[in-house]
Amino acid sequence: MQTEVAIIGAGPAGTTLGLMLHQAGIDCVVIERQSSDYVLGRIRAGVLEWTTVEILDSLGVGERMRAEGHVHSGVSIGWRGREILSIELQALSGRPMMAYGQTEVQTDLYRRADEVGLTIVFEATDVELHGLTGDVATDSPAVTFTADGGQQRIDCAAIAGCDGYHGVSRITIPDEVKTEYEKAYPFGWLGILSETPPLPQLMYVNNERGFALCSERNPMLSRYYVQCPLTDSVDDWSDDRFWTELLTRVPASAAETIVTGPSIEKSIAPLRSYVVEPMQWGNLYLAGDAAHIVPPTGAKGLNLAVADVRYLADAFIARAEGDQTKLARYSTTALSRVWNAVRFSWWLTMLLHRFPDQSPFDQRAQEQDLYYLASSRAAQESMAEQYVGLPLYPDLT
Ligand code: FAS
Ligand code: PHB
Repeated sequence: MQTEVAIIGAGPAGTTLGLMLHQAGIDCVVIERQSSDYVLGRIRAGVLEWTTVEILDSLGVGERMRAEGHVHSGVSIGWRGREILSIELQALSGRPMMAYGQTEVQTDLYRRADEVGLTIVFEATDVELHGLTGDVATDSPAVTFTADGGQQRIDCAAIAGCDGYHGVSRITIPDEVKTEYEKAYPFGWLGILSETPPLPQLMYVNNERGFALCSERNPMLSRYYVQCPLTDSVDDWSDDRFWTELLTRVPASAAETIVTGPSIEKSIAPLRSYVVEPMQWGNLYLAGDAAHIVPPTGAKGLNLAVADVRYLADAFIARAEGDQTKLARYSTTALSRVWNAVRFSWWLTMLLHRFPDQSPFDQRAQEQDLYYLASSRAAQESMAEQYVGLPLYPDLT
C-alpha cells in the first residue's frame, strides 16, 4: 500500500489529523493498535479549549458537541477553606470553554471518519517504522504491521507519530537527537464518575487536606477528583471515603449542593510533565501525548494534541502547495504553544495542590499566589486567556 502520510495512533491526535488531511485531499491512513471499543472505553479529558471547539466544528464534528456539551463562561476556585473565587473566563478573555468529555469527542471523530471514508486500521499489532534517517531528502519512510491476520506494509512520504506516550514513534528518534524534559509530581488524582447532577460550574479546590476538582460529563454525569498519595490504590477508597473526603475539601457552601451517589468508574492517574524536543526527525513528526504530557490540572492534554495536528496538517497542506517552510518549522511552531501549556499546567498544579515536602515558606508563598489571583484582574486575565487557549497563530504585529 502507498499513501502520503501514515498516521500512527487513532486517539484524538491521530484521528483529528486524519480528518484534516482527508478534508484537504491529502491521502493518509491511520494505524491503531487497539480496537475502537477499547479506545472509546478510556475515561480521560473533560474540558475543550474554544480553539478545539472551532477546529472540531471546521471538520464537521461539532454538531453533537454543540447540542450536548456545556459552554461555561467561568470556573471557580475554592480556597482558604470557605472562600470561592470565580474566574470569569468569557468576560476576562472574550472566550468561554466547553465541558464535553474526550470519550464523546472520540466517538464523534470516529463517526465522522466513517462518514468521509477515512481509513483507520484497528487492532494493528507489531507496528514498526522504517526508512527514517533524520534527513527529509533521503528518508524513504514505511510502516509495517500485522492486521487481519497478515503482515502489511505502507510506503509513505511522511509518518505522523500520534501514538501517545507509550507508543513506538518517539522511541524511534535516536537518543542523541532528543532532549527530554520531565517532572513527576508526588501525588495522583483519584477520579470517579457518578450518575448525579454536577455543580453548575467547574470548581478547583486548594484545601489543607489536598486538591479537589468538581467537573462534569453531562447534566446527569459528574466527574470528581481528589488528590491522593501515589501509594494509594483504588481499593483504599470506598465510595463513602471518597465522598466524605471530597465534601470536607470543597467549601461548605458548595458541598451542601453536591449530590453524592455510587461511583460507576474509579481510577487513579499519576501527574507528570514531559516534553521531548524536537518534535520531528526527518519525515517523522510527533503530535499529542507522543511528544508531551501535562498534569490534567490545566485541562490541556487533549487540547494540545488538537493544536499540534492543526499545525501539522497546515504544514502538510503548505507542502502540497509547494511550500516546505511550515513543515521544516513544525516542531518550533508546536513547541511554542506546548511549552506555554506545560508551564500553565505546572503553575496551576503548584497553586492548587499540597506537596508532602512543602516547607512553611512554600506554603506561605502558595497562599500569597492565591491571594494575588483573587485580588488582581491582570492575574485573572492571564489565567483566563491561557485556560481557554491562546490563539493558534498569535498576531504579533
Ligand atoms: P492518546 O494516548 O489518546 O492516543 C494514542 C493512541 O495511539 C492510542 O489509541 C493508542 O492505543 C495508540 N497506540 C499506542 N501505541 C501504538 C502503536 N505502537 N501502534 C499503533 N497505535 C498505537 N487530558 C485532559 O486534558 N484532561 C484530563 O482530565 C485528562 N485525564 C487523563 C487521564 C489519563 C489516565 C490519561 C492517560 C490521560 C489524561 N489526559 C487528560 C490526557 C489525554 O486526554 C491525552 O492528552 C490525549 O488522550 C492525547 O491524545 P493523543 O495524543 O491522541 O494520545
Ligand atoms: C475532567 O472533567 O476530567 C477535567 C476537567 C478539568 C480539568 C481536568 C479534568 O482541569
